[in-house]
Amino acid sequence: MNIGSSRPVAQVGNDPKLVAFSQAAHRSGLMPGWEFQGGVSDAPVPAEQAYRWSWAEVLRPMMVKAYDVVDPVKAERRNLIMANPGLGRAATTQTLIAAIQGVLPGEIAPAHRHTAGALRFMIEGRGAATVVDGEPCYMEPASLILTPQWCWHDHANETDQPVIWLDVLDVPFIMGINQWFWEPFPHEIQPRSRPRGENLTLFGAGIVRPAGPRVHDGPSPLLVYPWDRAETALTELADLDTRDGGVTVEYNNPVTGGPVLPTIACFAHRLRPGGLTRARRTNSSAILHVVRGRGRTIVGDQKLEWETGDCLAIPHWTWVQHENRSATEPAFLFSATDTPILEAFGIYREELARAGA
Ligand code: 1HN
Repeated sequence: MNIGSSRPVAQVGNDPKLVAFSQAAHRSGLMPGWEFQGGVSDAPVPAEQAYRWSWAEVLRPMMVKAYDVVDPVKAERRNLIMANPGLGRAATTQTLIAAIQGVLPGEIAPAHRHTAGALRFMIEGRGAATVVDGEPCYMEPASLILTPQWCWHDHANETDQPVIWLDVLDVPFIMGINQWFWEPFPHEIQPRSRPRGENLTLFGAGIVRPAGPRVHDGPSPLLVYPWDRAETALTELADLDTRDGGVTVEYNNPVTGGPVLPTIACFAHRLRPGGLTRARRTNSSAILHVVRGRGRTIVGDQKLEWETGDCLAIPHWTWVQHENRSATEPAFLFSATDTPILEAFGIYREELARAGA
């Protein structure tokens, strides 16, 4: 790493003896370390771009078109991945995929499991179910549903309306470490072996939990996070904490108090009417979804305007501010980030601009 500018690193020059040595090293299956040092920047330069996918103009109309042309049983999923123009692969940020997925009345997206961890955030329709390891989790408006790593999951719509939701998965991270395992459920239908809503009754009470052993090494036992509880928490917090243009809560694993998935953390944000948040920069990347409201997000030197239903890619290591453009109504955002991956390895960074900056 370069400390200040006074000590340039990897300035070894083009001495012919050094060039000859380098060539010999490469022929021997070796790479001189100073060539690596000379080729990397001192801080990450994100390849992903700040980008907005409009709900009204892109996501919803394209999903409606996909209703006719895609059968979710043949295709496994009727989903549209938000492909970041800076990445050129199935990725929305460096580590995360966002997609929208739709299931029509009477359809079922078949059960499978994978090493990629996933979550769903409901956008349109209500009452369809994601069945996670045998438990039907009902998809109510703006609820968050977890399908943790290697859990069986299918999506079944027994209502009379289409349902559309946002998927977030850690697929680019899993592909980056070449650990993609995938398995279809061995039978046509995953048995509904647990009562609907069981996880929320047992682990969603907030101030108490079922008595018993405290150690829990598996995934979060809570799989469904209803929106009304998050919104109530945000509204109460906003009265208490008025330091910034908005307030944020983290969805948590109630057993550990930690993130909802080992690789993905989820947050809900409330922006005050007219509120502008303090500039913040972190080395985690994020998917942002507008639950309700209209505003804009300033990302580096770009301004992304948004309204209800839109999804945004927020690159890592870039300064970000959110602004609510309504002077009378609060705005609500949902975000999913790869923060737990960075924290697990002790490399998470975060900077806040000085107040007023
Ligand atoms: C997947 O398995 C689902 O299970 C959704 O619903 C989106 C995007 C990429 C790869 C796998 C699902 C996905 C996905």
